[in-house]
Amino acid sequence: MRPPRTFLRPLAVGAPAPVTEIPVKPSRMIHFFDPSNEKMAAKVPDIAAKVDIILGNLEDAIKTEMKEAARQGLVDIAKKTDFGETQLWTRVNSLDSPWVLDDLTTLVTEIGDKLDVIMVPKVEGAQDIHYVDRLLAQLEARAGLDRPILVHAILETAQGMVNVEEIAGASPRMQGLSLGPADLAASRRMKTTRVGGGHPGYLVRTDPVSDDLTEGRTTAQQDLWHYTIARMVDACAAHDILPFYGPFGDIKDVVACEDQFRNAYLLGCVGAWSLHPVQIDIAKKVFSPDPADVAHAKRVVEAMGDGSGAVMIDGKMEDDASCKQCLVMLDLAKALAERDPELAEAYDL
Ligand code: 1VU
Ligand code: MG
Repeated sequence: MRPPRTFLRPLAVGAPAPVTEIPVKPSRMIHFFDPSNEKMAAKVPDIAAKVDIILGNLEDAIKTEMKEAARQGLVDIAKKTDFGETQLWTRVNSLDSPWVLDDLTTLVTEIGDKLDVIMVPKVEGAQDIHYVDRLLAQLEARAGLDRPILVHAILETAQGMVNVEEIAGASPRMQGLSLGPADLAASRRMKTTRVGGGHPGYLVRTDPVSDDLTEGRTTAQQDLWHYTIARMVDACAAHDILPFYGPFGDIKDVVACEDQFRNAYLLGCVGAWSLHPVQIDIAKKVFSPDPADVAHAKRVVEAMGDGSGAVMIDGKMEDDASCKQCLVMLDLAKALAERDPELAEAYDL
């Protein structure tokens, strides 16, 4: 780890100065597309106008023989598209793959001025971020970029989970973390075959009521991902970076997708991945605070004045701590209202 006094120094001569704070922009969904798929690529300008983040994916889900076409496709799309306020991200191939060096070199050189964040998959420890950090600084210096490209790590190996805190704090470039439940399940040898979401076999059961062990016993499905998401959220909050839920693979089950996204929202995540256009509106709905919650937050903050002491509102005690929760809700609502006129009207801030 670099000592505090050198943490914010550029890692290459001529590289832009690292950021001191991660910009908190609306980030409700990271919409994945395959830049080698002409149909999907043609939809990018329209989709970019509807999402907070659009991501050109180069890693898993791109066939081996299409890796180079995807990289070039992303360069072409980025050069000809005006993304407006929407952030442009990419997911490069993993650091042990034969493609990642060309991914980073080509993208920073060709479209570094348009790229906000590079998502790095299968990050296992701070050493992976340090490698990317130095290489990006060299490439940024050579390309003459005037702002640093940020880095987002996917937590999708057991080793990455064990090292989650050092990953979150490994560089001032660290923008956030996403949970990658499918690779993580494989790495942990979990006996599941799904991409995120719950599992009906993971449950607790009430005690027996008679000698018949099957009689009158209710079960409740438990959340396979609770521990992991909570750990990720704490690591992110401690390092002032942003946590995201990753993919939900059952595209047709829009109801369970909404549940998974909402669990992540309630635990502190700022957004989730959308893999298909149908998941965009789900993320938008879930990760935008409910207008009733915003109205309540406003009432509490107004009643609390300078934020100290305690008041009763609708029979409930509100104090400094609940007021701080309400301020979190209001800050998010204000940021979203600036981007979305419909939400601005609904929130009436
Ligand atoms: O109506 P059209 O035929 O013109 O278009 C199709 C389709 O091309 C388009 N579409 C998309 N457009 C933009 N972005 C997308 N992500 C996207 N997905 C589909 O929408 C129209 C309707 O599509 P569909 O319902 O017929 O669906 P398809 O069978 O064409 O595609 C489904 C998959 C899941 C294959 C597709 O959505 C996809 O490839 N999504 C991205 C997958 C991905 O990025 N995976 C990696 C992240 S997850 C991970 O790493 C761990 C598991
Ligand atoms: Mg993965």
